[in-house]
Amino acid sequence: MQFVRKDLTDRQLKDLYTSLLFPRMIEEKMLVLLRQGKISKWFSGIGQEAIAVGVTAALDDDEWIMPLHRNLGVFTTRNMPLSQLFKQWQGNKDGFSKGRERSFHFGSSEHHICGMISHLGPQLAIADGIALAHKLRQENKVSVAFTGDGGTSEGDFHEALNTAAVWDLPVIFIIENNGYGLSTPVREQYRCQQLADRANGYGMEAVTIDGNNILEVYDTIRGVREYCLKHQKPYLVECMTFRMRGHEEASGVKYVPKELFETWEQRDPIKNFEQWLLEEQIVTEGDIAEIRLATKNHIEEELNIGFKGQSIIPDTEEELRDVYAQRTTIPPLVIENHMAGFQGTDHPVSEKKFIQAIQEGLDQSMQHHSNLVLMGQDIAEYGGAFKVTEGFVDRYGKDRVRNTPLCESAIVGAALGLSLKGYKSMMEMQFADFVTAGFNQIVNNLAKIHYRWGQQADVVIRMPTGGGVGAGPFHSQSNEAWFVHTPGLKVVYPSTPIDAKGLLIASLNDPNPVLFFEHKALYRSISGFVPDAYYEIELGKARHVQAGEDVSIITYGSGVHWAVEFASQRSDLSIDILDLRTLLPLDYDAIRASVMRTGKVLLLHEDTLLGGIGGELAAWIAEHCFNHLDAPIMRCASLDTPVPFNIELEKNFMPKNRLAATIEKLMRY
Ligand SMILES: Cc1ncc(C[n+]2csc(CCOP(=O)(O)OP(=O)(O)O)c2C)c(N)n1
Repeated sequence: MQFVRKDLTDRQLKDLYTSLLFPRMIEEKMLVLLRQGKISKWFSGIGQEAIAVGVTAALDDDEWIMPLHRNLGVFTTRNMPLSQLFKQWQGNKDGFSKGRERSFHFGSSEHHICGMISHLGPQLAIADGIALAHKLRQENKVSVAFTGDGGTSEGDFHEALNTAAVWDLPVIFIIENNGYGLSTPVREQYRCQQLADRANGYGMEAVTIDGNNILEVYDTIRGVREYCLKHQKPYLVECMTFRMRGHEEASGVKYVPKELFETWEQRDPIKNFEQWLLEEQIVTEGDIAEIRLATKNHIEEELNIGFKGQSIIPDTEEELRDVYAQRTTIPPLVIENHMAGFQGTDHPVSEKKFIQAIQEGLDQSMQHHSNLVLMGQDIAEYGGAFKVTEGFVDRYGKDRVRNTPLCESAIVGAALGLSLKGYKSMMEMQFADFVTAGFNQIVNNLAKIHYRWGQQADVVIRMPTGGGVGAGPFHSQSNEAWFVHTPGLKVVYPSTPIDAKGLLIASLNDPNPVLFFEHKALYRSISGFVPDAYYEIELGKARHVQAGEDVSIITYGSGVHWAVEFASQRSDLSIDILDLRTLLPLDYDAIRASVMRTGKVLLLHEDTLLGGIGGELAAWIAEHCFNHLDAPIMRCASLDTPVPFNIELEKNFMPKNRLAATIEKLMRY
């Protein structure tokens, strides 16, 4: 192993050695504790420390890192107190995640580290978002994301690198190529010679280096960092290394040929560096002994504190509260919009189509929040598939109104990265159906991050949704129920122009991830008076559309219009209509009030029946309003089939044509 010191002083070389030794000695101690049954298993980084330590040492302390499961060296080199790290591993209250997350699956904004979720890949695009924020603010910083060789086979790898290249983002992507995935050798993982070869396809520079040589890692990253800053471009660094222990402690290494261990033992990053430091007389044997003793003592002291971690006494209220970030900003004008029309403003109003109301809400939000960035496919010059953002790029520029490559997952990830840097973002799904391609980022990253380690995900995802226009199974779906089942998200679904504008503004002012459903068929078919002012409709509050005594129709989206139309044709029935407006959180008070007014409930939605929100509402009403019911709760929803293309088939699929019959059945009780 060739060590080249370049201009590093003896002091710096000694410091690097100390930093390199620290994670190794922690793990050696943990192996003892594991055998004593005092701690649970983890993912070992033994043999790979030079990468995590060298990379972190080469960065400024306030440059964000997205590390993985073997990167203890990132956490130690960022000087996170070992005692608190230990408490984290033990699941104590005073770790970094209140006992809610395991080993390295947490972040700390104080240390500029955004820890991984278990899924490999999504961490890469978060680095894109952070780099975008640097670029927009003209901060001279890079962001860094790690991946293993196995993780490079995930689509997220491709999406994140391609987006960084296309957007000229100063991101350093680090591959730790340790020869194996869990047990899968690299020959079963990819067919290129080196993983760095892939960079060429992205139009990006790359280099393959010896990941066991701390000076090579450190010097490469210093140089790459300068390149990324100067040229405002990403860079791929492939670090060749080897995993000296099992995938996780206790999982064994039977599948690895013995000779490989012998070869790589000779290439141990610490032994080799230590040897060189001695040969070059940069340190003496005495210095080494001193550093080792000091490190050992430090570890013992910190573990003593760590073992006294606060154990957890579950507090359900706190658990539920921490799922969402609390809003700290004061709402602007809040409008109450119920049966009698809206109140709370003397401001002028204008008649607007549903789509115009959304445009106006978005436009005013862009004026209100200089840190709001819009992202989506074809949303800039083209104005978006439905023209919602038409003209925005002229008013706000390409920095803030961004066409994206075709990569839903990377853009949701980038949105989270922006949020880490204090930005707000709105991402337009071209069609709600395509959210499947970004699903993981939404339900696992955005939704869970606040509960996991208190970081907000200030992101709104607009979802043009629904059918009725003969667009077939993949441009017509109602998929809101997927998200209602995910704690940490908010799900908003307006049915009128005034609500659409006010709810969109409220969603953009909310610090949590919001899925904002816009029914495509309403865009140009529904009009109404909308205040010109910048106002909010409160999230989580249903709208009482009309009062009735015979039967309640509880619904949202296009269901509201079907219900109103039906009621207008049935003067013989007194129908109470409730528009839920927000599906997560639900307005249980309004639901209860409606049930109490009529005693008979019909739940109506365009989504398919089985597993739809109607089932959840029926369960809640049965549990909480049983005494007020005069009949079984009924549901009217789409057929349990994909959405068919043929317009007659689609009409048959939709619940609208079954509404009258279902009401008849209900009224017969
Ligand atoms: C999306 C996803 N699929 C599968 C897994 C299970 N898994 C955890 S680690 C691992 C191997 C990862 O290999 P690599 O990326 O080379 O990293 P290494 O563990 O070798 O550092 C697998 C398959 C996962 N965590 N995420």
